[in-house]
Amino acid sequence: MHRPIGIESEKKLTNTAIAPEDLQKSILRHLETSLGKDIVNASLYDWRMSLSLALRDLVVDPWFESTRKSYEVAGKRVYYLSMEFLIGRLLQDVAINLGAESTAREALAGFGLDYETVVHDEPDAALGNGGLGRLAACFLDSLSTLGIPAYGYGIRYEHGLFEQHFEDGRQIEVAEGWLAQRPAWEFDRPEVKYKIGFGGHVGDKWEPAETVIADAHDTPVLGWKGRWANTLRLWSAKPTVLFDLGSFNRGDLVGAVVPEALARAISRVLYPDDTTEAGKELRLKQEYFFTSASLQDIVRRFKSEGYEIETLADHVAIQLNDTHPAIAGPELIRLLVDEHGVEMERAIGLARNCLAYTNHTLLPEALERWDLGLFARTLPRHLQIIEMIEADHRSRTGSHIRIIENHNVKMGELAFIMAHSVNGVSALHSELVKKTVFADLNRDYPGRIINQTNGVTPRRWLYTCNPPLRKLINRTIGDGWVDDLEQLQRLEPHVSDAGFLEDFMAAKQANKERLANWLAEQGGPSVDPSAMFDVQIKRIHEYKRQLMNILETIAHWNDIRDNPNSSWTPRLKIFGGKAAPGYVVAKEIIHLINDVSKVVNADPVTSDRLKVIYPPNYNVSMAEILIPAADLSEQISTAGKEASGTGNMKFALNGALTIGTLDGANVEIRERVGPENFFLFGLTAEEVVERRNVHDYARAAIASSPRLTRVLNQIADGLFSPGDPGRYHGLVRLLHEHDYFLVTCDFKDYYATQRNVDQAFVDRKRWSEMAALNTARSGWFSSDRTIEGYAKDIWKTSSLLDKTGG
Ligand code: NBG
Repeated sequence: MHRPIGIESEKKLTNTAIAPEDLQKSILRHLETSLGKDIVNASLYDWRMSLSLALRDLVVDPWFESTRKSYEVAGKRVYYLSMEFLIGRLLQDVAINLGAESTAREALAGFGLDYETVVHDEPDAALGNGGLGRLAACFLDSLSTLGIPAYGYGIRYEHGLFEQHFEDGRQIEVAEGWLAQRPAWEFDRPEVKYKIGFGGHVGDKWEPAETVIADAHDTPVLGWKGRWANTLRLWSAKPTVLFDLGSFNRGDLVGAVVPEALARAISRVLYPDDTTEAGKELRLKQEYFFTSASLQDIVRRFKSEGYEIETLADHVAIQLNDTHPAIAGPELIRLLVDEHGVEMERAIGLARNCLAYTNHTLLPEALERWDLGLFARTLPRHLQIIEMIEADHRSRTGSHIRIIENHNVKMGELAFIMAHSVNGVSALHSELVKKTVFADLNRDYPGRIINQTNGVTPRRWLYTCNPPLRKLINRTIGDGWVDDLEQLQRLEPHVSDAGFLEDFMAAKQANKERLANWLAEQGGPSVDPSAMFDVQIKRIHEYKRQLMNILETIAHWNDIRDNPNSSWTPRLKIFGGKAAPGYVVAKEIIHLINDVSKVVNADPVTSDRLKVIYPPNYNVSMAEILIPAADLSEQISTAGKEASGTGNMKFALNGALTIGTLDGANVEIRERVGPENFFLFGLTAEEVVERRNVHDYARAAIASSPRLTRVLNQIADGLFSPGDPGRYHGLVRLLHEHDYFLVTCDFKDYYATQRNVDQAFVDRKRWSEMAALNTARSGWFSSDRTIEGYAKDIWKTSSLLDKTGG
């Protein structure tokens, strides 16, 4: 039954294939002429840049070809506006999409260089915080793979997400500097610039008090097999006057650089919050800056093709990734009315036909609101337009919902009213969007809210990050799955084949060993690669409940110490993730995990059966090492709080089993992989709401669990912070008095389910079947499927690829 079919041959993949000798020549040429280095003193950076530039040369043809085709067809383009693109590294991505990875490996070997070392030299482009930004990056990949003409638009932050260090277990943030080295993939577009105004007065027309320039930088985004390439266009802010010579001549050197510093501040740094908005003036300026530049660019392109303004929505589909670009509604109306003479009511309709909005969270603190005074000072013309949008909305629907209320401008309401389509990101989340945050607007505009469940790109999240499993799958069913992930179903018949399962587990084992080696290289403790690798990686947030995970870890440690001679399933608990710098409780949770890790890892009684590790500075590249090595995926958020999750999909795809609540896309993952292959626990979203109405629910839950009581007492007594016994009093008190995320209520069930996981893991045959079925049944979670959904239901656009040839 286990019959290898397909082979791993990259050369046939693409017509951009290049021979190793030719690639070598090109690398050498770039080394000399682009880097200005002689081969005898070339550094790792020089080699990496030369390889990147040599590969980039090969991207240009498909990129031009795609652009040409988009103009010829004269159809619709998709514009994905996002404050965040969490891209990670690109070198291997490009090599793989070109079908040139083995060629690159060979070419470098010819110079005595190791391909992996060169690939790992590239800094992560971390222009995002978490799921929302990574989703945008997966969407770019899928748009190109599917051959849908599209642009991603965002900000070229000088400093992406901060670097996380631990000092005595505490998170320390250090500015990140990916642009300290020349970004290999970018093309500067000094001729593409737009003026962006702020403040000032509105008389006959808006006279901004301050103006900055938005400068374009383009990165080609190549799809699978190099068949199509779209563009990611990122804006950086420049002053209109580079240097104030007048001040300088008067001897005021500092004053002379002020205009530049002020303008540059706009694209200087990514706000490091994922779900809580800062409400700061600079953030509002960032949002308007990139949205305005993008819309001016879109309208310019549209006009350059000679269309009538009335046909805008036939050529332009704009997707707003969360409310961050919600100013797009008023800005597009402003451009139409003030610059192209369209009448106001007509402009509102035209803009709405172009715009769609994706909601990514129900957390009330994340729904952006701007203080009316600040808004009026910064964007006076837009405030007028918003008043007109609100009046138009109220007169058409008779609705009582306002955009401007209690001295606030509410961006969720603005985005909703100005969009022809609003979507949530998982089935459960979209239903909750209808019932909670936008219940009234859902009644005003029935049918406007739809669902598009998130997905992940199989190129990065299986093909690239998991070579052992990729090879096994290719041997078993061929490589058609890479851009048609549902083909993984064809693995299912092989799950009854002992040989296949052995190979499947051997692939997992190889990934676990790779991780163990990587940890050792980072100076971490030595770990047993046969232990269960139990992984929770994501932003640190109370609703994601890393706290519940570490409490359960302590309870389990107590069990082993109480009965050291029983047989315990060895486990390695792995945590990864950053906390927003101002999020005090999240930072305490990080500190606690690190403190627990210190005590537990040093315990000679338990250390062969339980270890806790927390490698600092979790990012996309670290995820690519951790996910393929995981046996167990922790998706344990309070039900109703995680909009979708995408990490959950990556783990299942790579053959990890999930322990999880009925939250976000977990619900759909469980349905697809089968309830018998998923460890479910916890309150449902409805039960969560009910439980909050029970008086003193947390104290009751703690009292009913001697295990939890013991753990909380140990923490409060300073067992894990001997030099500072009071360190976690606040955290423990929080759980007793205001356990909003119901850690205490779900603890018991979580603990019991973890013991089921322990038992299941030792039945190797059964576990391997469950793991393989997770991979075989996760094909639906491809971002290609998600993008096809957006294209069909929202954008009304389609692929320009020739389906027969490719
Ligand atoms: C996040 C949600 C995740 C979801 C991603 C992508 C924000 C504001 N939201 O559950 O928390 O998977 O968006 O949709 O980052």
